[in-house]
Amino acid sequence: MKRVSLLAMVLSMLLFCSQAWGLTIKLGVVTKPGSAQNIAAEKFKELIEKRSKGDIKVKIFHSASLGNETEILQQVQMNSIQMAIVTGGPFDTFDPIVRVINYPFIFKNYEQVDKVLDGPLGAEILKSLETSGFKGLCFSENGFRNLTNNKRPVRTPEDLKGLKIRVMASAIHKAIWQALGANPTPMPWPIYTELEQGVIDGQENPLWVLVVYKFYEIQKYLTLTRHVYSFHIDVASLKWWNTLDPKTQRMIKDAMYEAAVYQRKDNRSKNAERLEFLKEKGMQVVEDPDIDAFRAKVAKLRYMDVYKPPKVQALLLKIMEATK
Ligand code: EAX
Repeated sequence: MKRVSLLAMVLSMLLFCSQAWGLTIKLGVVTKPGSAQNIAAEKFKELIEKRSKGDIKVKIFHSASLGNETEILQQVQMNSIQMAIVTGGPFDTFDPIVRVINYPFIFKNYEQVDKVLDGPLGAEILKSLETSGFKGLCFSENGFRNLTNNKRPVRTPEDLKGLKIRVMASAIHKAIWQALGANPTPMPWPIYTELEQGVIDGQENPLWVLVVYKFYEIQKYLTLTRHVYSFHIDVASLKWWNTLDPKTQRMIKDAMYEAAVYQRKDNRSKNAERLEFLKEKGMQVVEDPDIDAFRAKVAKLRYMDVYKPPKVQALLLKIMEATK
């Protein structure tokens, strides 16, 4: 009897340990080393490998080696990779709820961003992702998006007329640039060649992208539009997540959140220096565009089809209230 219970104990201990022991997490990002997504991914890897004393390992797949962001998310859904750090834009086709964060000019500053994303409204978004097979862990960031183009300085929406602007594969981003009067072309990342060859006249992204991807070589004009706060969703495969014990889940969630907070701070601290660098490289910068005119053009967006689904509309109103 004694021997049987000892055996049972050893077996259950082995079972318990085996889950974390030898666990390798495959994590996908579409961008390259030095990018916002990679900085969050590398910090997460460092923290979790240290805290699990090497029991949990992270293998980062970067530079689109697993395909574009939509393809990365499909692999997470199927659990062929376990985690991903993906820009909010392409998430839109998996769950329209993410459109509420992509709403133009909704966040006035980082304080509002952190309050919403780290609070109950952010939690509501993360929870919603479970219906499409994701365990939403937290949000890291790309930053506020700014317009660049190769044709002319843009100060008002009128200057956008006829400009072919690449947007992410996202219904809301297309709707924004249509409302502003440009000619939006949805296209997955990366887009350097398309810009270089003039297939598109411009694009919009946070400042780090212009530096890391050397867009200053092929784009002349930058306008600080800050039209959308661009977040990353840090997700795990729900299928995989449900096989983990609560202790391992907690360890992963905490490490990813700490990595996200670290990365947001790092990103925000470098923007002034990036702007100087881009000017030195010859970009012509419009620092004070007519934001009121841009805002007026997108004011009706909240009544458009992209925001019609009831749960999207309800959360949008709550976020508008929280960012007043
Ligand atoms: O993070 O596709 C995009 O414009 C994203 O912002 C890009 O992946 C850089």
